[in-house]
Amino acid sequence: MINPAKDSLYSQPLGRIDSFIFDDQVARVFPDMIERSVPGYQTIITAIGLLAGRFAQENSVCYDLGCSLGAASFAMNQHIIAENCRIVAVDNSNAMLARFKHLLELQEPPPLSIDLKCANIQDIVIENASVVVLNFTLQFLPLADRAQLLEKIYHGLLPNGALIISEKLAFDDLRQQTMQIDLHHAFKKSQGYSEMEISQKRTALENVLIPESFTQHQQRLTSIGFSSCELWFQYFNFASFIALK
Ligand code: GEK
Repeated sequence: MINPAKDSLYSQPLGRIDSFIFDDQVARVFPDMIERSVPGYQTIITAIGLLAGRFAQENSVCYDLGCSLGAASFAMNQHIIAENCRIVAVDNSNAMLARFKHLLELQEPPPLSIDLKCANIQDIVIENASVVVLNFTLQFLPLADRAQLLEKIYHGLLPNGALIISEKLAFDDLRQQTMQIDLHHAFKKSQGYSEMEISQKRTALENVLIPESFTQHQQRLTSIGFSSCELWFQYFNFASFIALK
């Protein structure tokens, strides 16, 4: 169950390409899929651990929203030194959470405290938070729902709390947009994906993963009340930024 299987979900011609969902097929190959699809993924995960180490406060909660198999939770767990801090990891895919739970059970020594929740992140209560992570999750929410979720996070964060968001980005300038998409495809090819896999996956993600520009993210976060929002990482059209309360 935990052997990282190779992602070949789109390697054969598909007559009909269904919209992408986070089902068991995807959960089974997820570590390989995300590592070979998102430039800088592992660097971002490592840095989320370091950032959590800096921002986690005593007696508070660190949230991993859209946790998948828990990579960001495990990284945070490794670096948090604040006393009595717990991690709440949320995803609405049962397939992902079943695998995450299994990985948790294999951890030696057992993690301090990671609570798994199967829920839509739009429905959960966020409170007493010092760190909130949305690592490539916000992009899957309908555009119209994003501000409401970010407002809820803002209100649930303690003073000096941090929100870490990683996203695929869009660019206003057409030449930049074309270039960044081409370079992302070149990255995927360099990771062993064929033209057909890249193209079929792209079709499956259409209207499912909706990227926004960094300026849109930054403006929305500051208008909600965050005191600042800055990029700390970018590799082609994939970026991670941090908003401070
Ligand atoms: C990582 N953060 O490895 N509520 C709960 N979960 C959701 C929702 C929602 N409304 N929408 C999507 N998800 C992870 C990677 S993957 C990113 C995150 C990717 C979940 C979905 O089930 C999936 O597990 C995750 O968000 C997105 O650090 O595959 O590009």
